[in-house]
Amino acid sequence: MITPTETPIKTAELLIDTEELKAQVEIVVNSTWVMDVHTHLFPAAFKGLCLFGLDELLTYHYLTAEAFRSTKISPQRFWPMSKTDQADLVWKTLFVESSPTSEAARGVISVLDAFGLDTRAPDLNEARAFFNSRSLPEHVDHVLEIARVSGVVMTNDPLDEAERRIWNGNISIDSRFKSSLRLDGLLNKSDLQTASIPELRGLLDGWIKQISPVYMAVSLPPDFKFPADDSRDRLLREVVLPTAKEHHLPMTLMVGVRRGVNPVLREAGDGLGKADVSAIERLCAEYPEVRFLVTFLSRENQHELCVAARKFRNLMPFGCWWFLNNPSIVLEITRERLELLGQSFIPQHSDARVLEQLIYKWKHARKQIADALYESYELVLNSGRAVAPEEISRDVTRMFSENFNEWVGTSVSESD
Ligand code: HDL
Ligand code: ZN
Repeated sequence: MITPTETPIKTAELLIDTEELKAQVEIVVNSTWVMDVHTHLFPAAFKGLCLFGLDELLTYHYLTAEAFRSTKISPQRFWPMSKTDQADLVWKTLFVESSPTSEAARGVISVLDAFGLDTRAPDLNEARAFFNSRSLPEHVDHVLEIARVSGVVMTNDPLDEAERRIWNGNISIDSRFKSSLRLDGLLNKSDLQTASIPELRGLLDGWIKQISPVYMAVSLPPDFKFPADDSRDRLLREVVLPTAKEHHLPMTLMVGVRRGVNPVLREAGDGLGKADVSAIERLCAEYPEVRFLVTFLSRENQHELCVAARKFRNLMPFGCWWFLNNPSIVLEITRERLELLGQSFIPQHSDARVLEQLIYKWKHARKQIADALYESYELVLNSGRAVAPEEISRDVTRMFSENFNEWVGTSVSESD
């Protein structure tokens, strides 16, 4: 996948003035196009699965969870309300009766601001009319342009009835939307675990043929162990990892989610837990020819993940996932990754579910990534070496797209 790099590069003089260095880092980080390696977005061709517009933005599960803490309306009364009424309640609760200081609420402000809409509106009439007036194909182009996102990886669940019907309808997909094969249904639920190993291998081969994923992915609970005496271990060893090897597909592992901590909150009901990084180390050690993209949900696992990545060249840390996607934590994680891994990591993914979230998730992330990267270059300068503008572009392009493109382009082999 080629990522357009329209980064304005200054002449090749070295940046020895810290103000100039900071300004150049901000220009490069804000203008370099990024490959968004994990989202829940779908192109317009996926019809109802392609979520966009104001009501979807305001009923994002991050915001409903926050609204339930401040409204008198119970979840039981909220869920039967129309999406429009839900959105109006969230707006009133989090944006009119409170200040939108949470990351998810501030994100809506950033999106409204990007389109020149009133961020202090008492109601959603103007904003709703604006989004309803947009033509979706042009809106997709416009949002990707504002966010400087060259492409996104979808989360494709072959066991999802609605999604499978769309794939079976021979749709033509916007090439900026890459597919991935999400295997939570296979590895975390008992749905398919009665099928034979050959049948499951055949199923995966068929799904890979149909959707051409850039990687296979699974989310894993905090108590994930490897090796383990359970069906997930057997399916990993006998079905998924052999398939990854045969098809040269990376494995994306998202570790530390506790599903359904409070089911009444529905999609907002999941929590997190500190996980065992050594399980991932043993996976990387036992399968050196498989490339692993790995993210953990617990802040407490981040430093261990960096150290594990120093031990295994087939381990690529990525993103500040979900509850970690907050400025204070994104800055902390990016700093320690730069200190321990140089530029050999993928700083962020958006996890966007609603199209316009790309605008805020990337605007907010770029700010923290630029701050962390500037601090790193300033330390190098203080140690006696200045950086050149084209080196900043090289480093950012590597982290924003080349690390991923290389990871999904080929699989690492022993001889590498
Ligand atoms: O499992 C996942 O891919 C998570 O990202 C969940 O979808 C979660 O609900 C989410 O959207 N996090 O941002
Ligand atoms: Zn996700």
